[in-house]
This record gives sequence, C-alpha cells and structure tokens, in this order.
Amino acid sequence: MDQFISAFLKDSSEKNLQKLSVEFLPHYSSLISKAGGMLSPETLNCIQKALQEGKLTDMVSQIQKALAAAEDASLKIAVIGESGAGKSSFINALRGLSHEAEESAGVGVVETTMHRTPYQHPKYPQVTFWDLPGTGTPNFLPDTYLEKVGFADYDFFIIISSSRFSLNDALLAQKIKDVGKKFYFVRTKVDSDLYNEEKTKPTTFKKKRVLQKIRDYCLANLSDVGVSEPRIFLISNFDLADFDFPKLEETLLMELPGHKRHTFALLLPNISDASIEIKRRFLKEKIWLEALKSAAVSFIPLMPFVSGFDLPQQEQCLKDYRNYFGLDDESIKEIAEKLDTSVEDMRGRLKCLDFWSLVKDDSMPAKVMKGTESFYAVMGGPESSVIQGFKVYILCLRFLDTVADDAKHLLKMI
Ligand SMILES: Nc1nc2c(ncn2[C@@H]2O[C@H](COP(=O)(O)OP(=O)(O)O)[C@@H](O)[C@H]2O)c(=O)[nH]1
Ligand SMILES: [Mg+2]
Repeated sequence: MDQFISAFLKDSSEKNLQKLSVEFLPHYSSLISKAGGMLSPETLNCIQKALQEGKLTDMVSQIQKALAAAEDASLKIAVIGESGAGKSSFINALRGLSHEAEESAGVGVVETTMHRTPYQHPKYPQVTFWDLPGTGTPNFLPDTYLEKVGFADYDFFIIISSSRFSLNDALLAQKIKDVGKKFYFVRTKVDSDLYNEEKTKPTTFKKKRVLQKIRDYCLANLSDVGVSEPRIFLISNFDLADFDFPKLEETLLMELPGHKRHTFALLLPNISDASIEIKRRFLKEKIWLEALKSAAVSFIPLMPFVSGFDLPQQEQCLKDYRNYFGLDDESIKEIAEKLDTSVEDMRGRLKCLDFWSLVKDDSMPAKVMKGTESFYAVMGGPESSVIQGFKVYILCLRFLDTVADDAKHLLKMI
C-alpha cells in the first residue's frame, strides 16, 4: 500500500494535511520516471496548496481535471524530409506496424507531391503522424511551407535525413523555432552506414568511431547552414532499440506538456526494459492519482464515492494493460508464431494471460486491511466504499506489474 495514501487516510486533520503538503512533491517525484509525469507544475502547486489549506474539494477537482486532460490529450507529430529519407519507415515503426501491414505508410514510394498525409496510430486514434513530403522538390518554398501545411496543428516536428541535412531543412528549422514550436533532427539509416564502413574497412572498423563521425558531420553540416547547437538523433528504422532512438523518446517525453506525456508514453514500442518501465510508471501514476482522489473524496461529506469495479470491469482493466504493452490476444498469437510455439505454451510462460489467478489472490484482503486499518475502524466494515476503493487500487497495480513484468520477460525471449 502506498505510504502517502495510507498516511492520508489515517488522519485528515489540518495538521496532518499540512505535513502531507510538504511530503507531496517528493513522494510524487519518487513515483514518476525521470522524463516527468503527467501533472504540470501548476497542477502540482495547486494540489500542494489545497493540501496545505485543507481544501480537499479543490484537490479532488485538480486531480480530476488532470486525469481528464491526459485522457483527452491528442498528439500530432509532423515528420518532414526529402523523398527516400525514411519518413514512412519512421512513421510505421512508431505506429508499431511492419511495412507489409495493410495500414502502413508505403515505403520506398517516390514522392512527387507536396500533399501531407495523416497516419493514425492503430491503437491510439488520438495520435496522428503527418507525413510532410516535398522539402526536396524544386518548387519547395520555405517561406510559405509551414503556413501551407498548417504548422499550428502539430505538437512537434521531426526533421529527417538519411545523408546530409539541406539548407531547406535548416530554413525550416529556423521557421519552426520562430513560430514557437519544437523540432528534432533525426539522421536515419545509420545501420547501413555501419554496414558499408565495415565492408570497406574491415580491419580498422570501429562502430563507436563511425557513429561519432556521422554525428560530427551532421553537426558541422547543420552549423554550415546556420543552425546553432542542433539536437541530432542517429537512428535505424529497422532497429529502434539501438543507437539514439531511446534518447529521442526520452527527450520528446520530457519536452511535451504533462497532459500529453501520458499519451506519448503509451505508444512507446516495447524496445527495452527502460521503455517498458517508463510506460509502467505513467500507468502507475494514473492509478495512484485515482486512489488519492478516492481517498480525498471519502473525507468530503456528501461527495458521491464511485468505486464500482465489478468482474467485467476488472477483466477490461487487465485487457487494457495487455493492450498497452502489446500483449493482447492478437499480438500473443503473432508472437507465438514468431517464436515457433503455441498460444498454449505462451499461457504457461506469461502470468498476465491468467485473469482468474490474478483476481483470486489470497493475500489481497490482508493487503487492503494493512493499508486502511485505521480507517476501517472508523468508517465501517469491508463493504465501506473506502475499502472497496482500495481493492481497486491493489488489483490495478497487480495487473499492471504483472503485465509489465511479462512484457520484459517476453522481450528477453524474443
Ligand atoms: N538501412 C535502412 N534503410 C532504411 C531506413 N529507413 C528507411 N530505409 C529504406 O529507405 C527507403 C526509403 O524509405 P521511406 O520510408 O520510403 O522514405 P520516405 O520517402 O522518406 O518516406 C526504403 O527502401 C526503406 O526501406 C533505415 O533506418 N535503415
Ligand atoms: Mg514516404
């Protein structure tokens, strides 16, 4: 049971709330990943102030607002670059689609138009990638390009190149900066640079040195065309776990506004333990905020307390987590095929596929009691809304941890 919430439930006196207002920020920081959480600094301040002044209704409304904002947050990501740079491949990789998938962006298609194309994320319809071609065509005009593609729509811009960045890229970057948006340079195909170098210089080849050379070259090239201190990420669309892609993910997360981070974190591909962990932290933060809200609500007279979490809802909750981590039924089938094994065999290896053993855990009542014992005495028996609320909290956490651990286990297997 979470210490902060237990301490909160134990004693809702003004004095204790003031003490908790001091502990709130450090505790929150310990829950979230170093890329940040979903509460903005303003919201954090408001919650802290509400605790300090004992205004629990304010605290509940702040948490509710933040949760709703994260739920509704849409994300529009612009991907700019010349034909052949790897835009479509990058977009497919982030949508978790193979190039052969029906909904994937056509790869290797020579672009002749300036038309932008939206690609929705298959799992998260609120996320759209926009393929913005045309920067390499003769009729490209940096002055009017951003207006034409509706720059205000996008959350950030990824400027992609597979060789050197062009003057057009630099002009665009400057314009994007002028309109107050963020941009990131991504140099694709470093896998093939490495391959070529190794083939041509097998005796002197050093991976690290080649990568450094590409980085220095991009930096010099961009500073030549007038971009000072650009941030460049070297990636391979064929192998996101390698090179700078994890760093790109973390940077994007960190620089997005809090309420959008949650959406972005969910779409991170399971490429490493670190990315699985980031996702787990965001989902855990959400569970924690829901629980803190419930705890506060229980102290507010006449505030309706909704803690319904019946069996179908529990099943849905586990399903949602499995979906977030790519362990839904369809993915499991695909993974089993890839590993040349059966779905039955996967059932033996992954705990999250057995809903019943997760809900029928005997340690559950003891855990609920432990977290709420002082409250229990005052507020009544096991049917009290608070106790029910804490069952939800513990069960959600158990589902989440099981699914995240399974995702890590699977990553090792693959
Ligand atoms: N080796 C390698 N090839 C890539 C990479 N990204 C894209 N490609 C290939 O480069 C070609 C052009 O890619 P595409 O995504 O269609 O580029 P777009 O024209 O910018 O959309 C295709 O043959 C891709 O398979 C990469 O990171 N590494
Ligand atoms: Mg394309």
